[in-house]
Amino acid sequence: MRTRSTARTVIAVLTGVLLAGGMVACGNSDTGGDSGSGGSDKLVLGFSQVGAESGWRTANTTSIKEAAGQAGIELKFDDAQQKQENQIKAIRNFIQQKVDVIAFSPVVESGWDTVLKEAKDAKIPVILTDRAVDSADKSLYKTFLGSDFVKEGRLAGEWLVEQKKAATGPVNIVELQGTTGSAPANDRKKGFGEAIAANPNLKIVASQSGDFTRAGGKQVMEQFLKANPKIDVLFAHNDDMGLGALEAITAAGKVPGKDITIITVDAVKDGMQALADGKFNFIAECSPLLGPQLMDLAKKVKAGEEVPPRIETEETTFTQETAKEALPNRKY
Ligand code: GYE
Repeated sequence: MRTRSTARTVIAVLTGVLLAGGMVACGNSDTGGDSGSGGSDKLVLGFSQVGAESGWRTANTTSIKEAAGQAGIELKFDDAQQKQENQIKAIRNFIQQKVDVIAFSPVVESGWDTVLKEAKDAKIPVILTDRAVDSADKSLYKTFLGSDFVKEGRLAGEWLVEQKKAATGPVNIVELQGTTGSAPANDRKKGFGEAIAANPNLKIVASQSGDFTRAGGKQVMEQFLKANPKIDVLFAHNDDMGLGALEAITAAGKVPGKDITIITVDAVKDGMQALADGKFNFIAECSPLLGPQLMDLAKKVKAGEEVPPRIETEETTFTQETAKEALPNRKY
């Protein structure tokens, strides 16, 4: 309950931010509409976003752009279209432009050390948002702001264990993984796998990446359905892949949420609607509303203040019943 009310507070705050801001400027545009502050002493934040692959990502981008406007921060925003090489290029551009702070959401976990060292040598502090890197050298970034993805997977798995505790035979699970090599895909898989190990009847019979997109979820689910005559459960690493899978399941003549139990992660509006409609069965929430905290952290690291090395987002879980209650107030 406590977590839930915290999540509501965050949502309420964002709503306020959204309502307050017709004047928000975003992207690379100079925020010239702002009164007063001469451009030169404005904090400049370079942000490299993963892409626009999901409803979660869109809400995350909105949160960051809105919060930058509210905080009087000049945002240089780059969309990497889910490609690591584009992110590395964007970070190098930010270094060249001598931005004050660099933040990014790393598409995959590995391969960042070189570019992060370049930022460090240029004395530009780096903040990780949403996704982690696997660099051993923790001095390469100031902090990591985002969710505990292992926990999200575990909560999804624990719910399933409880649902299927009376099962006497095998329960066949298919898993739609997020982007290969990404922190949320690695961690959600891990947390879910650990939780369902509590019941040997629960078996993952197929597991493949749908790249966090609806199209990917649909296509991979079609293959799963062709190859596996008995699928009892789908665990999708995000709502969008689950939503794509709904089409494949219906086309195969099965009833989503009944013939196949569907568990997802995120709790974006479309996912919550599917849950309230009885097509999904359970969602582990992952909050995309990182903008205000990110702006706060950017100001602190620019000022040379110490910040905690890890800041976790507060989240909850939803069933069909609680989704119905929460849906009218869901803003993203
Ligand atoms: O769950 C998914 C998105 O990194 C937490 O990326 C994020 C994930 C989110 O595409 O929908």
